[in-house]
Amino acid sequence: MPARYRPLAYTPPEPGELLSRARAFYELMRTRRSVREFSNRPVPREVIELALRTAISAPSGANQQPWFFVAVSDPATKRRIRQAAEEEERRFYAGRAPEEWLTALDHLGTGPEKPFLETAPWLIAVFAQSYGLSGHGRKVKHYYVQESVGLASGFLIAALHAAGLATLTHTPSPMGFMREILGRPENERPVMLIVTGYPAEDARVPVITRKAFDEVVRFV
Ligand code: IYR
Repeated sequence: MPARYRPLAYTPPEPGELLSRARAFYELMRTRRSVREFSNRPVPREVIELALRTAISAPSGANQQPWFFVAVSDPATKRRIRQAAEEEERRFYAGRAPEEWLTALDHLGTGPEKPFLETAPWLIAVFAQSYGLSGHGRKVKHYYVQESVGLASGFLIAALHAAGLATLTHTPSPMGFMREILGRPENERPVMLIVTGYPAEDARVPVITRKAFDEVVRFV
């Protein structure tokens, strides 16, 4: 199908506004932290829906949008996810993870207990569609699946943060159980869980440093 075009609806910012908008977004995003202690305070479904609308507006390889999101608030489903995740995590921390990996995680103070999987009001499971299925059930090759799903997940985390919620990117490994619990098809691979809600009132985060700008950015 040949490309069809329409004009881009775009209004350039006023002079000076470019900088102030870039700064405002930076100031907003630099306060984001991964949080592991959540409040059970409910979050309206509409907020989650809007953040997901932001996520699915992300760019993707060949605009194939190779993602699927399952937003879970049902307590019984959250409990099943927690039980399955903790089972895997116990094996991970008890020896499946190489020593080097555990050493890398040391400063985060993580462990196999994942109470936040039940406390937080929402768990958003992110799936990657390794391939698509045409109307006739034929496999359709997808391009840049990892990159695309990473982009949409980044949009989702930014949207939830902008709304005023805390998030945690959680990757129980392996997490094949997500597909069974959430009833997703075989062309979908679970990529991560984005846990979200209000942080617990006494939530603490590990003291970490970001790499220096010049260490990770260069202008030429
Ligand atoms: N999935 C485990 C381990 C873990 C791995 C990485 I890489 C992290 O940045 C954090 C944790 C867990 O969730 O505890």
